[in-house]
Amino acid sequence: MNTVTSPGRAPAKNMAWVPGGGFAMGSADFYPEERPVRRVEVDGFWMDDHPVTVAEFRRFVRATGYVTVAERPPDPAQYPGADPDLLRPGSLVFRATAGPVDLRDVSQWWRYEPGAQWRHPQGPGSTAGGLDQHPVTHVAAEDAEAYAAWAGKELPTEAEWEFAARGGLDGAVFCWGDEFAPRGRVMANTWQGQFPWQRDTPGKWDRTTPVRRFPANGYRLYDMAGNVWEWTSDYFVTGAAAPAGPACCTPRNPRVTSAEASLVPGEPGAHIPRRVIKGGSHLCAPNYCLRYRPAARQSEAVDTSTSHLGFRCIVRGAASQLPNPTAPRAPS
Ligand SMILES: [Ca+2]
Ligand SMILES: [Cu+2]
Repeated sequence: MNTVTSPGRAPAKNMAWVPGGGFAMGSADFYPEERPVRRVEVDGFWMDDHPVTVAEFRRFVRATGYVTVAERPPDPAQYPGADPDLLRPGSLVFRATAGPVDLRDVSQWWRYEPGAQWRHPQGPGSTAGGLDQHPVTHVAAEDAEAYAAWAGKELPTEAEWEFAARGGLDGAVFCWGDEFAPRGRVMANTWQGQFPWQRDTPGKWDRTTPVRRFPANGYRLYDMAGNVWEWTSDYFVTGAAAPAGPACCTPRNPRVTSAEASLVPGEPGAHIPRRVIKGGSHLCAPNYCLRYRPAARQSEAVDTSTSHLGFRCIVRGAASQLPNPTAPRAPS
């Protein structure tokens, strides 16, 4: 597919080189928040070839004693009028419904579970045993950034993430081409069947899957589409508000650093900034949410964690060329 020449040795294990370049960011064919399609350039970088796993996250927590947002009691001042149950440490867990439901009401399948966190992804009675090679979940934006800093890495911008997900196939619908299941082959962990109650793959994969179970894209990156959504460093804005360079030039390495720009006045939680998440998850289904595509994007409040949201990190090109003896020891 692509002959990708990396600029030397990877800065850590299990990272793939994503060459820089120009590409058509966004899509005109699906949801309004993906528009308009615009020309963008990014510089090359190294990217984790899979989402950060439970085992990798455990190494970080053991080394640092880090406590995730989902494990901390929420500050009542931040959530005026909240149900007391929502003020116990916890996280959002997906529960399949017994039958078809009104797809506009997400509370039918999302439950705030006190005690849910990365070690107990299905709630306090569950464990992450057997999930070592699955993506870590129940991580808020600051948890992802704390991990990245420890590993000597960073979160990608939305443009970097999307460029990487495209794997060199500029303008294609999916990370692997234009066909959802080429020659019948399932290419990503997405919901097969009728969301949120019926699956065509019972027992095969109901939730997250071990990383690298599905084929890599053209840049040797796994699980970009599906499995878990992934945090980026960009705050969420749409079309008109998106950063545009001078009219003469293609934006290069665009990023959205203004938390204020992501606030939506008048909604509950309106004071909590929102980030862009990318890639879709195992809950994205044709009858509900066609977001297992590079251009797809969603907003997520920075303090939110769920059973279908994780992250991966990058190391930008120039930095990777420099020996950095003071960098913390990266997880393998
Ligand atoms: Ca993903
Ligand atoms: Cu979705």
